[in-house]
Amino acid sequence: MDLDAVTKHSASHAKPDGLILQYGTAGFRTKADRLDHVMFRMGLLAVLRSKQTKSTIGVMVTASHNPEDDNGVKLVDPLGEMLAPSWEEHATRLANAEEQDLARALVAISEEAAVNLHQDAFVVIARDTRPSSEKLSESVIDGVTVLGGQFHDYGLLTTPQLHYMVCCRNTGGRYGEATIDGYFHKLSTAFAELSKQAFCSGGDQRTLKVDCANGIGALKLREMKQYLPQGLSVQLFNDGTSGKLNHFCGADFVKSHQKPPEGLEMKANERCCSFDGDADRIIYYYCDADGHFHLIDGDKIAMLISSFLKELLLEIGESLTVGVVQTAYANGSSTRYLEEVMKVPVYCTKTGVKHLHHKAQEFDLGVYFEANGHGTVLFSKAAETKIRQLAKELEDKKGKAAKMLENVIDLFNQATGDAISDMLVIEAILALKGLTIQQWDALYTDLPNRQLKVKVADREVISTTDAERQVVKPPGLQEAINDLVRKYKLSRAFVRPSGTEDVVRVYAEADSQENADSLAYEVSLAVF
Ligand code: 16G
Ligand code: ZN
Repeated sequence: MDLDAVTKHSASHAKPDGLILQYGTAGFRTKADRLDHVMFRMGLLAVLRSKQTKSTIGVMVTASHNPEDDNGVKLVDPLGEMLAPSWEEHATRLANAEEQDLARALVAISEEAAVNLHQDAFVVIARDTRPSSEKLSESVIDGVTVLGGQFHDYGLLTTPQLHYMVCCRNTGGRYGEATIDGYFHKLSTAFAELSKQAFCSGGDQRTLKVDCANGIGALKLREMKQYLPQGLSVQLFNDGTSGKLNHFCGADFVKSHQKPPEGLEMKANERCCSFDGDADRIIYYYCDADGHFHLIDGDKIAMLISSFLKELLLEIGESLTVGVVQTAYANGSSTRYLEEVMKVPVYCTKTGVKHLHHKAQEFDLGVYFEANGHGTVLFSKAAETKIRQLAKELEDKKGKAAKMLENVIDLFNQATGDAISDMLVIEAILALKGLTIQQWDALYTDLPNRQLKVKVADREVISTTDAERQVVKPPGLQEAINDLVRKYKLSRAFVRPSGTEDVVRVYAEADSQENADSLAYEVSLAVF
């Protein structure tokens, strides 16, 4: 390592004195003008991680659903998954080292992680459409090259597309071709095959309105449209040509405000969906004839997908295990429906994709979705091999079901949740089953719920256990919450420190909106 060169280059990416940032659930995220040094240093760290894993590592410059003048960065590990927790600590340490300590921190990390410095390094980089992203990704490249790493800059990609590229590159092309054309080709072929019965009979064109949050999703969905079969017409709104990124639009806005985005005109019963700013989240919604807004979130998406998968498995007669992974934010009705009606085992993990992803790897078919619309389905190696073999061997109805499952494997982005891929899976299922969005929505009714955030001096005074459903610290708070919950019917509430903002989040559900609101309010008072 040429530490003198590192120190010299670092001077042009100087760290603001005293600025402390943490690699949280979604990497580093803050105002874009405070991130230049972090980008340079994540370029350095990606080289070390690449040398240590002898694999290509990804660096994504994005702040997802945050406002346009924020930015952020996260590293992507060899199989397209989130950075390993021990390296999150290295990332935090490197980002926070004062200028004069940077070289020392770099050496310490290489030693602790037993990095072979003679190993080659390769890093792939991509960015979202924020005005600050291009310059910040150049700082990442500066960090990569100063340590002698090779790189490929993909330019503009959605976050899940970069995860896909990393996975392709480290699996010798078995997962797909590591190009944007390879991505579109893989998904569109699987989609066309999966849905051909629904779309080939010259039936009506199905229309879907997509709110692209004025982000990267618009660019990539527009490119994808040319690959899609005739039967599905995708109409883009908030496509970045006029509005501001995530401003009154996008999946996060729609989910948290429980209302339609601006810039998308909805007629009664039209099927609509929203992506977030880097297109790794999706939620669906519609307005009924009385003008009432209906949100179909990650829980209902998980339910639709798992019931489709279970039907196909039943058809081919294979006893592969299916598990659904949720977080504490999953609506109580969804958990009940999955367990009691669909008879699938449901597991709860901490918030954050990496936790759900990890748990989902324990099953042959692991379905995971956060209520906010981030999720996908993972197939174990053994299940994938079995399904592909059955698709070749079986005939008639069983053979057809096995081939459909094989296409489902190819259509899901198994590296991470992906709005484009999830959208195509959902569209295929709805078309094949002839389900309207109202019928999908009506499968169960969400319990009324409310989320609040409480500003506190130090959110770390609260710590939780049992997948964030129980408070362990400060003493007495859980008992206070239990007492409040007991006052209401069908009620549940929890509090947790946010991983992305300096607040404590409160969630409550109950038998009526009024009760959910007052329970949330009372719990938030108990937090003070
Ligand atoms: C991050 C997570 C998201 C989670 C959210 C919770 C990833 C890629 N993203 O955006 O999954 O729902 O944080 O935020 O893991 P909070 O901790 O502020 O509630
Ligand atoms: Zn996102």
